[in-house]
Order: sequence, then C-alpha cells, then structure tokens
Amino acid sequence: MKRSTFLTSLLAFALVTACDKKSDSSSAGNSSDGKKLTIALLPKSKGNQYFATVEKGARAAAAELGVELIYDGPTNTDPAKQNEIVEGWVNYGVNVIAAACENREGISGALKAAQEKGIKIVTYDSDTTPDARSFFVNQATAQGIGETLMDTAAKLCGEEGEFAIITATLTAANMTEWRKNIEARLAAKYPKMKLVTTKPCDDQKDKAQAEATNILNAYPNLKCIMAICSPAVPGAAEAVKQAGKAGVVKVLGLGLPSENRQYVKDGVTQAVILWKVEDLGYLTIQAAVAAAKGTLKTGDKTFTSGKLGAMEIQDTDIILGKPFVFTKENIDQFQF
Ligand code: RAM
Repeated sequence: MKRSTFLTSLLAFALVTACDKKSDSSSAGNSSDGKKLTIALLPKSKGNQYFATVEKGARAAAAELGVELIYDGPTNTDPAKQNEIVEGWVNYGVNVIAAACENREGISGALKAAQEKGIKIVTYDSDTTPDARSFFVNQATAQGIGETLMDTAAKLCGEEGEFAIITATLTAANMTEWRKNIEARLAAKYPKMKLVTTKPCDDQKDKAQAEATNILNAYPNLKCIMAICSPAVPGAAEAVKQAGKAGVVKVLGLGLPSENRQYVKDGVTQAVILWKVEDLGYLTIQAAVAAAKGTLKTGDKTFTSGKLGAMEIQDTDIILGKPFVFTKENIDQFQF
C-alpha cells in the first residue's frame, strides 16, 4: 500500500472510531455534543433526612449513568433560597434541574427562565405548575396517599372522633394535594370523624412537637394526630409521649422507618406510611437524564428506569408506586 493511501485509511479508521466512541458515550450520560451531562438536584431542605435519602438514590443513578450530579438546597424550608439556587445553576449552565418545590407558583418563574435557556426541568416529590417543567416524578398518586392516610386514621380511631393534621407548609403542592384528598375521603366515608385543625411545622421536628403539644392542650378529646410530612411524625410522637397520652391519642403519618422505629415499638406511633425514598431519587435522575437525551418524551405511557424497570406515566406524572404501611410487625425490615 502506498504511504498516502495508508495514511488516508488510517485517518478514516480514526474518524469512524471517534464517531463510534461519541455515540457510545452519548448513550452513557453525555449530551448530543459529547459533553458529560450535569444534573442539578434541589431538595426542599438539606436538613431533612428524607432528602438526604433521596440524594443517596440519586447518586447511585448518576454513577450508573455516568453523569455529574450537583446537590444543593436551603438548610431549612425557604422558597426564596430555592429560587436563588436555581438562578445560580442557570448561570453555571447545568443541563437539567430536578426540583422538589417548596412553593408551587413561587418557583415557576425561575424554572421557566431556565427552560428558555434550554435547560430541561423535571420536578419530584412536590410539583410546580405544569408549564414550568417537562415531567413530575411522583412518589404515588395524591389520591392513593390521601386515602391510605384517612383510611388508616379511621381504623385507628374506630371511625369516630376528633383528629388533627400537622403538615409541612401551606405552599407545597404535595401537601395541599394530599390534604385535599384526605378531606375528600373524610367527607365521603367517615361522617363521625371530625378534622379539628391543620397546622404547619415547616418540615421541622421541633416545631411539629410544639404544635402537637398545643393541639393536645386545645383538644382534650382528640383521638389521633396525622402528621403528613416526615419530620412531623417523630415530633408528634414525642409530644404525645411527653403528655402521657401514648396509646390514647394515636399517631400516624408519612415518615421514615429509621426516625420512628422506637416510637412504633413503644406503642406511641401506630402507623408509619411511606414509599422507598431512595428509589424516588434514583427514578428522578433516570428521568432527568432521559428527558435531556430525548428518550423520554411527552405522550410516553411508560418509562423504563434502570433497575426499577417500567414505571407508569399518567399524563406527565411518572409514578413510583403505591405507599406502604410500616407497623410494629414489619418496621425492622426497613433501614432507611
Ligand atoms: C417531608 C417533605 C416531603 C414529603 C415527606 C413525606 O420530608 O415535606 O416533601 O414528601 O415529608
């Protein structure tokens, strides 16, 4: 072979190999221009163990897919701080933002501005307005969560008497959707039960404990406290325990097995309901990467998410699954 022909063939071979490499790495966490994708993950608050557990699952998916993951958020719930962080990520130039939104409408402007710069937006845990994101990774349907909470409370109370709700904030979409569904189930099925008050605790255990103590004092006939954000479940349990009302006032809610195990074993808390929080983080990053690469598109009915397999999509909500009830009998099987 002449030297020039050999060099031309070598060049052609090198080009083909380079193209192959590009498409290979593109399927493993790179954007179409060949650069590694950067996904920014926003929790409601970094001080909340629930979101630390989300981060764990997210890191596993990021490692599997070969993408960069940035995790940052306010220390405690703070919608203005969430907006600031999003604006910082837009200037930095991330490829996708995955956000758990503290204020449904309040964050939508910042997310839409990010979309205009070509950044893909997905939400998880707590949604924004649909025009400000492509998909919402939902832990379970709001109806499923609301009905499971209300039915469990009714069972614990013998379907009659007063109960109170402790929520995270009044602005987070997940909390408002769940409350709507709890109240609808109450109206439809439990005429002898009465919701006497609903108080926010800003996703903080100490505030939840203080609110629960006030509620116990104000409503001496209270039969149960329903805590619908994770820090509120041990907060309410501690208040009931300190008031000497363990077993008299029942406690249930959406909480982490690890934060409630002792209260459940001691008979202070009767039911803890949740989903696999690590899987929520894992699914969110899988969806974020697929949305950025265009393999997850509007109109898709299912999404195949790595080790989790096929997930159902309802409209633009990707659904993780059904909520699970942890009790004294099964709580030791769960370590998160
Ligand atoms: C808190 C947060 C979160 C919610 C859980 C159950 O950690 O408010 O949004 O999904 O509770």
